[in-house]
Parts: sequence; C-alpha cells; structure tokens
Amino acid sequence: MLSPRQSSTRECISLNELWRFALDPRGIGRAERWWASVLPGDSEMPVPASFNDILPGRDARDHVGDIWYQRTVRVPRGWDGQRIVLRFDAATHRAIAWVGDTQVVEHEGGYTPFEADVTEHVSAGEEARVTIVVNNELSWSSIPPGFVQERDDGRRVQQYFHDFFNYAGLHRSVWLHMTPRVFVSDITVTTTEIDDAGAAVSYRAVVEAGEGHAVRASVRDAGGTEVAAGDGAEGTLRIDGANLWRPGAGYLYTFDVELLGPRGELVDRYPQPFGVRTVGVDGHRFLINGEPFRFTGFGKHEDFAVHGRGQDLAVMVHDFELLKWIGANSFRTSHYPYDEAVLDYADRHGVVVIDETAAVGLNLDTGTPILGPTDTFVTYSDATISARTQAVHRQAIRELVARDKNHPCVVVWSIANEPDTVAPEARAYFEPLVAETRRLDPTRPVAFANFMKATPELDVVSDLFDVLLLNRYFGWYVYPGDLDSAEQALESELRAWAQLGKPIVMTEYGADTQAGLHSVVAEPWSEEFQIAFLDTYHRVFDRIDAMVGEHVWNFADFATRSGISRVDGNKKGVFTRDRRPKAAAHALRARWRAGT
Ligand code: BDP
Repeated sequence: MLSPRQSSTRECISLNELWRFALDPRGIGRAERWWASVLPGDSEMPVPASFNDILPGRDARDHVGDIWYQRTVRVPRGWDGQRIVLRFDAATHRAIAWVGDTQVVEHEGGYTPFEADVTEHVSAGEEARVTIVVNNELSWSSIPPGFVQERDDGRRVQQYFHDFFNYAGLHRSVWLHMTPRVFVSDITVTTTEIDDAGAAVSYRAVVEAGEGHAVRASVRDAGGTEVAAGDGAEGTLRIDGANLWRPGAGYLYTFDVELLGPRGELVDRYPQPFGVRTVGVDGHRFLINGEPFRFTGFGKHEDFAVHGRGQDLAVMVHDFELLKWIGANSFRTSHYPYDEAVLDYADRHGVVVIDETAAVGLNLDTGTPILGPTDTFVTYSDATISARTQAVHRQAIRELVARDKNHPCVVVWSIANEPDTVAPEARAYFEPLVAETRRLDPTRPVAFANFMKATPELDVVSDLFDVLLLNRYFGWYVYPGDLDSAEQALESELRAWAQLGKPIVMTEYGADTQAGLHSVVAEPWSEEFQIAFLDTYHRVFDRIDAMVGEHVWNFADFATRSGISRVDGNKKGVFTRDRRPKAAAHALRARWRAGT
C-alpha cells in the first residue's frame, strides 16, 4: 500500500487535531448508531495519541472495549472529480469507520495502515463527518493475543502475555488524500545487482483501471537529476555509478512512476523513495551490500509519558539523536510495526532496522502472572493459539511487508517475539508463515526472536529461519545477580547455537535498573549492576564468531501493566522514560564508539 504523498497529481491533508471522543464502557454505541449523530458527551482527544493516560483515572486507563472518535472535515473544492481516500495510519487493535451514515472500512490489527475510497460519500467543497470506533480488546484470535476475563462484579479485565502496556486508540496520523481516478496503487523497487560500474533495480508498478494508459518509470538521484528511465509497468533499470544506501549513510533515490493517458498526457505521478542496497546471509555473516555488518543498538518501544504510543516527532528525532550519540547503528521495532515516519527517518539517516510484526506473547509460559496455578500452559490448541490466530498472523505479515517493502533500512523481517517454539505444534504453525514471508519478499532474511526456554536442544523451528535472534536473561531471570554463572551459561548456549551455521544477533539482554540507585558490590537494580551485566555479555559475544549483533533490552524505560516485578513499568532502559542516561548509557557509548 502506498503512503499518502503530494505530487503534481496528488494532494493530502492531515486530519491530526482534537477529535470528539467517547469511551463506551457499556458497549452501546454500535446499537445506538453513534456514528449517525454527534458523539455523546463533550470529551475531546488529541490525534495522534493513545487515549489511556490522557484522561486521569482508571476508567480510561483500564477501559476494555469500544472507543469512539469523530470530527468533520471540509473536502477541498479543487478535489471535484478526483478519487478521495480516507486513511488511518493505525487504529489499535481494530476499527470500523463511517463517513456520514455510511460504513466505509473495517480493519483488524493495531499497527498497520488501512484506507477507504470515500469518493462516493463526500462532495468537494462540503463538510463530511468522519466517525471511527476503535476496539482495544485482545483475544485468542488477535495479534497480539490475550483474553478478557469477566469478573463476578461485572468488570471486564484485559489479560495478555506481553510486557508492555496495552495502549490503544488513534495513536498515528489520519489523512484525507486525493488521487486521480486512474492511479498508481502500488510500487515495488528491488536492487537486483550491484557491481563496480553501478547497480540494477527491478520495479513493478500496479495501476488501477487504466485502459490505454502507459507507465513511464524514472530514477532521480538525491539532487533531483534523472539517472535512469524506462517504459512499462515492470522492468529493470540500470543506474551507472550508483550511490549505495549504507549503514550510517542513507543515500536515497526517488523512483518516479508516471501514468500517461491515451494522448500522452500526465494522469498520475507517484514519487517513491528507495535505496540501492542488498542484504544477505553467508554462513555466520550478515551482509549489507556484500560487506559484513554487525548490529549495535536496542530493542525499543513507541512509548512516552502522557501520550503513550502516540506519534511524536520531537521524541522520535531525539531518540534517533540519542542512538547516534551512543553509537547504535540499528534497532528492532519490538514488538510491533512502528509508525512509518520512523522508517522514513531511518532510511534517510542510514539506521538499520529489524522490522517486527505484533506477534508477541504467543507463549503461555510467559503468562505465569496472569494464569492461575491450576491453569495449563498449552500454547497451541483450539481454545488458545490456533489456526484462527495463524490466519490473523499471516495477514499481519502481509500488511507489514506491503507497507515496508521499499524501505532500505529494513534488513530483516522478524515475524514474532518469543513465541512458544518448544511445543511440537510450533513447527506446523510457523512453517507456512515463513514460506509466506519469503514468497512476499524473497530479498530479506526472515527471523523471529527466540524465548530463553527454547534452547538449541528444545527449539523446533529455528532451522526454518535465516538469522537467529536470541533474547537471553542469564544473570536476571536465570541466576539472578550471579554473573559468573550467567557468563558460563550464556557462552555454552551461544556455542551450541553457532553449530547451526547461521548469524546470531542477541536481540534482548538487560537488567532492570532504578536510575540513581548505586551499589559498591553491583547488586541487582543498581546502575553498577546494569553495567556489569552488559559487560559480562559483551565479553562472551567477543569470543564467538557467529555473534553479529547486540541489541540491549531496552533503549528506555517503558510503561507496562502493573505487577509485583514492575515498578512504574519496565526499568531495563539504558535511558529513563524521559530519556536521561543511566550510567550504562555512557559505558555502551564507550564500547560502541571506540575508535571513532
Ligand atoms: C522478554 C520480552 C520483553 C520483555 C522482557 C523483560 O521479549 O517484551 O519486556 O523480556 O522481561 O521476555 O524485560
């Protein structure tokens, strides 16, 4: 799916603003047709933002069910005769939208965009009422999964198996945009070859309803000069002396697709940024443009005070600047696809990304705090993670690849975080998903982040994947505080994984750390322990050739649901939630910037 972009034939307007807002605790809005008139009450809500922490009190924070947003928009007069599209960059976790009284779109999945052609439901120059009901419930057939407990007193409590707060709402941008009626609907640009003289890129453009139309494709360099051109909706173009997209130097070209009418007139134009680069795996090595690449960085979260997971360009740029400051060259979009503006920025600045679906918590073993002592820990069953979950998961992968396939920053698809890959059923669950990811994009390695109990002896799926992403907590959840035992256990496990002959990235390792807590003997939770913990891991990594990356868990402290091991959230950040460095940030900087 193409992002809304301005061009000589296209316009877009942002619908980010204050919207009317109503929580629907009794779940009556759909029956009462709230979309058909002004929403009840006088609440307003900023878009983009997660709603949960904006309204003080438990009603909003713990709300389970429907949330309604509404606003009016005046359609520009000049859009008469064009195709008009309403687009939501995300609505977490599912939504239905109306324009006036007409339902225009329904979507499942909280972190990928969806849109509706609303041409027939609006008039140029007139106002239109846009209403959307967002539902934040997690079930056994949602990604991520969860279940709602109905309590005796009538309360509904959302339970889930992942360790970050279930923020929801419209936390990304909303757009009204215009394209011509005959238009370019998709573009895929892939680097097929890089040699001393230049590079070859293959492309495919999809055009909607264009009898007698022709496609012209051209490539402009960063200065706007045309460097290659061709005719036809598919083809290969050569760029002589191509500037490669490299880690730390995000050189971008623009792929211009022009749609020409029967008389050669310009009908539509779409400018798609792309980078010339290849990725690959060779034995234990991870290659970008044929050169070994070593990942340094973090697992992150889209998380900040007040607006939760809301898009925030100030925080985004600050985080990227902190990544640069600390010497990180990459991050993982743990544990869901991030806002596309994040990937656009990473593209421009040469930051490498492991792009993850929202399939986190497909593992009842991580649910000990919410499951009772008598509950069974069966992840895969008709009543838990089932073929229904798998179908939603497959769709989540399709939408991720469709949105992000042209981003040069994305070098690995991570299709899940810490699923149960010990249960034998995991193989039948994952095999088709890996095949589907490869079918959608044969150019990028496929991976998943492996849970600590799925050791090389017990894991049943890792041979299906290209790169091993491991999350390990020796010295924290296992051997807490005992870094000598942690060092031995980590080393022997990594050496066993290395036997698989694939590159290994440690995608999580970290210790909760209370900023300001100090200890002479490096006790857990102190800043000294966080440094000692990371040092232990780094000593081991440096002894093992198959290790091609280290992503500390986490970049910054983040919100979680409450729990006895979560003091105002997860404190494994190297930065606090308001982005102040803990002592470990300086230690990491010394390691990652050594020699610069
Ligand atoms: C891992 C999860 C991550 C958690 C982390 C932790 O992948 O989401 O936040 O552990 O416990 O299991 O800090």
